[in-house]
Amino acid sequence: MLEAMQEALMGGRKAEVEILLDRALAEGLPTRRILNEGLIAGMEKLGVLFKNNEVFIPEVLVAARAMNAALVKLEPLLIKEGIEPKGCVVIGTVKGDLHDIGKNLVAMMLKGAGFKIVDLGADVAPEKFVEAAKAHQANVVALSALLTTTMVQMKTVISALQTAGLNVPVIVGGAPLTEDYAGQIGARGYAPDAASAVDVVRQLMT
Ligand code: B1M
Repeated sequence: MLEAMQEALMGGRKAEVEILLDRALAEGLPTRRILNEGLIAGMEKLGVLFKNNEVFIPEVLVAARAMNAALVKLEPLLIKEGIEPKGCVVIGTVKGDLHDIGKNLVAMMLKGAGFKIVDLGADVAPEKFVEAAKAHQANVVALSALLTTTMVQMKTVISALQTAGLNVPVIVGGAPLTEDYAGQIGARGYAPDAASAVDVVRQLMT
């Protein structure tokens, strides 16, 4: 049944995922197994296909929507069973930049991989990242920028976090970014796409 759930999730068939989820719960499958071997495993498989250009943004978006619907159903059970998220990621698009599609994809993939996500949206001022990183005791701060004019804001956020005494690792990404640029501004991680961002965040957590 969990394999069928993976398949339905990868196909973005939200209603089918929800039916299979209800059935799995009714049959008494442990919530942790449903989450890890059904939902997260499906998103991971899709992430690999996405990275290899075998599926594209629309497929990932519909799968992410199905995943989010399933997570909404599972959330109360997970909280009741005390299953801790794998860590907290504060994410946003930097100040002056309204592009949020790529950032949303990264957030969804991370959520699918079991991280708690605090999504600050787009056009986020550096002090908002600092406040949220403090308030949520973030394990990673994730910054997205799509404009050459706004990617410079990433350095400002990293400096603001340092000035506030927060030694939280920062991952950056977005179309104009390069690994070199990420290194120059002191980001500890860079990912060219949403699926790789999950791998990089996992590395930064260890
Ligand atoms: Co804008 N825009 N835009 N735009 N826009 C670009 C980025 C542009 C390249 C178009 C072009 O000229 N060819 C250009 C930037 C040029 C530059 O700076 N070099 C541009 C411009 C100039 C502008 C305006 C200035 C236009 C104007 O008003 N004159 C203006 C700026 C507004 C602002 O932000 N202040 C503007 C506005 C807009 C819209 C509002 C209309 C709309 C955004 C809607 C929205 O996001 N809600 C928009 C769009 C849609 C685009 C294009 C067409 C598509 C962007 C997109 O969503 N791609 C874009 C052209 C293009 O990229 N082909 C363009 C799909 C998305 C999934 O990819 O965001 O790259 P992307 O995310 C990828 C990776 O980059 C990575 O993973 C994602 C998925 O794998 N990634 C991360 C992203 N964030 C990451 C974070 C990570 C890791 C990976 O870790 C934290």
